[in-house]
This record gives sequence, structure tokens and C-alpha cells, in this order.
Amino acid sequence: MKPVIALVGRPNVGKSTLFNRLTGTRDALVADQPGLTRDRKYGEVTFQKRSFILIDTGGLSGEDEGIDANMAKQSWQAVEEADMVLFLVDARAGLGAGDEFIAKQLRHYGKPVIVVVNKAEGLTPVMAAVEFHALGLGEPYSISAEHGQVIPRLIEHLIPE
Ligand SMILES: Nc1nc2c(ncn2[C@@H]2O[C@H](COP(=O)(O)OP(=O)(O)O)[C@@H](O)[C@H]2O)c(=O)[nH]1
Ligand SMILES: [Mg+2]
Repeated sequence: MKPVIALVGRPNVGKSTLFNRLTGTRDALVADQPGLTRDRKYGEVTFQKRSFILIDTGGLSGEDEGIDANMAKQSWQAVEEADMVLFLVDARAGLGAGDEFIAKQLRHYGKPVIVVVNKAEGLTPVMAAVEFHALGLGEPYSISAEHGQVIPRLIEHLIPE
């Protein structure tokens, strides 16, 4: 079975940009993979000899009430389905209370989490990542979903051969 990786984070951090970049235009055919539902946005990523299923999610605001409640529920269900979580944060916006809320919730699931610092183009990876160490989820990994050059390295980092 292919590993399943969920993308979570606040709205506007670049989850869908990364999803689209990684999956291209191919929609995943996941009907025959047990444990996945059709309600969420899945994509299949193939890179070199690696292949995995990626789940895009709507975004977690920190409050997650009212109309955001269903979106949040979908996001946490994606985490439940996943073998690994990519927690996207925004280097330009910096660390916010919403990020801390998500980090706290993620700990309850006990899944491997990689903090991915997006929008890091033009910043040194170390500078972009520095404040996100405070999330307590390990070494943050800096990328630019829009500019994309570091994406192959991200995949190698996620699924070492
Ligand atoms: N500067 C910069 N902007 C980005 C990057 N990735 C995404 N964005 C922008 O951030 C905004 C939100 O992106 P989106 O993928 O919709 O975020 P989502 O809400 O987390 O899915 C859009 O305007 C993107 O163009 C990046 O690597 N660098
Ligand atoms: Mg999105």
C-alpha cells in the first residue's frame, strides 16, 4: 500500500499550491485503497521510485467553529487517515497562535509530523525556519511551493529510499 501523507495548516499558507505542484494535474485513483474516503482531495505523487498519496485539506484557523467546523473536521479526518503529516506554516506571516493550536492538536495523534516552512524563497532556510522550532515538532524544513526548486529534496526527505 502506498503511504498516505496529509497536508495541514492555517488557511493561505500554501497547502493547495504545494499539493498542485506535487501532484501535477493527476487526480489520484484511490478507490481501491482501504481506509480512504472520497470526501477529501487526494492526489497521487510519483517521483523517481517513490509513490505516495497526498491529501489536501481546507485549513485550520484555530477557532474552527461555525462554517469552519466542517473544514476542521475534514482536516483532522485526513490526519487520521495519514501515515505522516506535513504541517505547513508561512515564513512570511511568521509563527502565530493558530500554528501553536494546530501543533498542540497534532500531538494527540502521535503521527510523524514534519513542519514545512513555506514561502521561504529569498530567505536562507535556517532563518526561515528559526522561529518554528518553538512548535516542538522537530527540525522545520524550508521550501517554496510556488518556486518549487526544493520540492524534490522534500520528497527525498519524506520517503528515504
Ligand atoms: N511568496 C509565496 N507565496 C506562495 C507560496 N506558496 C503559495 N503562495 C501563495 O499563498 C497564497 C495561498 O496559497 P494556497 O495554496 O491557496 O494556500 P492554502 O489556503 O494553504 O491552500 C496564494 O496567493 C499563493 O500564491 C510560496 O512558496 N511563496
Ligand atoms: Mg487550499
